[in-house]
Amino acid sequence: MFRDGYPPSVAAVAKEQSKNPRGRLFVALDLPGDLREGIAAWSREALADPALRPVAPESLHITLAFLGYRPEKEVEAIAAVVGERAGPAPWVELLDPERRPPRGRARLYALPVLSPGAEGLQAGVAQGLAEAGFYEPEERPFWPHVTVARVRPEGRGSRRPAVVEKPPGKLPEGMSEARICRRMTLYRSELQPTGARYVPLAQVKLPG
Ligand code: 3AM
Repeated sequence: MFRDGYPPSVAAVAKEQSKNPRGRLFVALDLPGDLREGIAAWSREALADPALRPVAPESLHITLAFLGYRPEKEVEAIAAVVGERAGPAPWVELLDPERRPPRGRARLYALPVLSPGAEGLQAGVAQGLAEAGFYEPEERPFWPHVTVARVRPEGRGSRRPAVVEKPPGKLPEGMSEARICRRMTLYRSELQPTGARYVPLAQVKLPG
């Protein structure tokens, strides 16, 4: 039931939203610049299929915890928890691309990540955020990865992904060498028709 028996006007809804706006938040481990550039260089050919929408180089990351929509007024407290859970800067190794889901039409391509350090960091951040009431731990196990491309919809308004004729091949040698990741970031994901835009809200330098 609406208060007073009337649905709220659009203006009233907009006013309410600006008083208590929500952001789609997630915490990620950022990749070092040279690794992002390496992925971008590889992707120019590997992700050239027109059905693919490659992730912009500046947006390449390893998601540690997806919080969903949270009131913007919580951002400071969430950033504080992320800061408290900053562990040693982890070493990461990238593996050859995998598709998800593994069968049927692919929706995305990602580089799986080998990194006990990133797994430890994720466990700490997820636990801290859950204890503070900002995060509901996922039932599925953590899958450390870098999403490199999403598959475009088959047509306008369709939820079905298009067919990818030329899936990405292996990574070149040298790209799988272990790299250290020294920064963790709290992002707001802004959904746009052309894909998501990730806005950094708080950054934590990782020691080591
Ligand atoms: O870029 P990746 O795949 O690492 O997949 C989404 C993206 O991670 C993930 O959060 C990141 C920023 O959007 N994500 C989106 N919705 C999600 C959900 N409901 C989710 N992760 C878990 N549960």
